[in-house]
Amino acid sequence: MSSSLPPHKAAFLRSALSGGVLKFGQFSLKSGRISPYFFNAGDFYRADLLESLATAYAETILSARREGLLGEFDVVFGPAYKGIPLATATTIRLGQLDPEGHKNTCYSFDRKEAKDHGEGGNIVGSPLKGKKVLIVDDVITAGTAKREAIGKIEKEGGIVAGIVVALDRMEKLPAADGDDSKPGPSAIGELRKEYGLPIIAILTLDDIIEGVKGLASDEDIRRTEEYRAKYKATD
Ligand code: OMP
Repeated sequence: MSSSLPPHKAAFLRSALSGGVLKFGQFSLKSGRISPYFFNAGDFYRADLLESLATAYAETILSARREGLLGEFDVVFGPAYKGIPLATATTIRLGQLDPEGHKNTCYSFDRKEAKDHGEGGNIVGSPLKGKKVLIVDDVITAGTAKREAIGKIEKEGGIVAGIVVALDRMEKLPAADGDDSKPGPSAIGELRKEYGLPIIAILTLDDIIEGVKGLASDEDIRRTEEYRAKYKATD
């Protein structure tokens, strides 16, 4: 790959393309926007892909810790469903890459529906009460899913330490009046302002456009650049 991306980003992008996790075409998003590309973290289901995914999250987290961008945390939380394998695989990899710092790090995830028998409750894995919790999730577009996860963790008595996602689509928030032609702030920027949390992405849309040169068709890259020009946030 002849891009200027740092090696860990380039390696992650290569496995996302080779595993069909990152696809080009025409996709309807949760926000209703029609996107020429889609990143489906649920497609990292093969052993080698899952390992590269876990490595990318763990290395991103460890380097954010070293750079002082992220504070300490006790629990890695993956919102159901797609966040569940992300959190478990990332927790294992953190323990392998940094046993001193992370052999006691735990994972946790929520149930979509509360269980009223057996152990009961809304949370599987480590209890969250009084714990510093790092949210690990797939993609951030408008930030709706992250707001829900923050609410669930706080309801359980956890303290959210930050959010790490595989992809920041860098999109402006959908306009209240539906007019997407006006400039607007980013989902990540608004979440940072609202909650004062560190939010870190392994890849951004800019990284994808830079990194897929020579690996995707000129037409796919052109359509993705057009989409970026239309929906990219101002911050
Ligand atoms: P927000 O909650 O609006 O930030 O949207 C994030 C969610 O959109 C993700 O958790 C996915 O369910 C989904 N999504 C993707 O998985 N990949 C994409 O490339 C785009 C989306 C999306 O619908 O925006």
